[in-house]
Amino acid sequence: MAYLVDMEGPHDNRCITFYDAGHEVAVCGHLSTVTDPSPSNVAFWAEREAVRYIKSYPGRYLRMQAEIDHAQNPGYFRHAIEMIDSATQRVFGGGGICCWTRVNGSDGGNSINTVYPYDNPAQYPTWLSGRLNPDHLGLEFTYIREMSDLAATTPCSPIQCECTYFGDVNLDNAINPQDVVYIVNHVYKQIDMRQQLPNCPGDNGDWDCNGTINPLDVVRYVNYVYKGSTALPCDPCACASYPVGCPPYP
Ligand SMILES: [Ca+2]
Ligand SMILES: [Ca+2]
Repeated sequence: MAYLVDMEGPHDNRCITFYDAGHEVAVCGHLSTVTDPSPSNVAFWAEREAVRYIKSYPGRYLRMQAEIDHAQNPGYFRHAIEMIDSATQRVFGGGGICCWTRVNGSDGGNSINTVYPYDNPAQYPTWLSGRLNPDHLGLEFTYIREMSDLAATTPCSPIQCECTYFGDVNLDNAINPQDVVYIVNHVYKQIDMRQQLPNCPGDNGDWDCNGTINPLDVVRYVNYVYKGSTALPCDPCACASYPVGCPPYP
């Protein structure tokens, strides 16, 4: 797929169920993971969240976003920002492997390959004024043509996937006690000191490549460092659809 034009798409379970909008509804029988944090509900959503899949999409990604979303509350931008940040390459501060990203078309003036801190609205990109409908009817066709022309004239050269030392979260070229501390802090203390591999789409520390860093990953770190386990972390480069498409971890 050469390019993707995303018109204000909902990106995760909180957005899809309207939890963030304050009027949560069950979708396909499932509420948000905030309301229902059961493992089965978390697993259900892990397979259905665009913000995860976009991390392994290597093409061009354009996010259309107006200041008043078509479905969410006015001024809601978490979906747009997390999608663009997840799509953009790590070398630009993001979490993905897209060869090109931007919020809105060239008429918006936003820079390509740029990420935006969610907690700093002063640095947000320029949104389209008003609503997509009725203020910008048909603008998506302009953007599709723009992306089609870009794809026809500019080669897309995504980064080479390079995940050597995946699992080494402090990047000292070994999986050792310090990594265990970092993962324990991340999972149980909400302290994230991890470093990311610059050309790897994997979220460093996700030992089994299942898209989340959780107590099971802690166990694997502990077993490897202290219990003689030789089971190494997964290789996100070997999983065509990281983070949720890897084969079952042994
Ligand atoms: Ca280490
Ligand atoms: Ca994991």
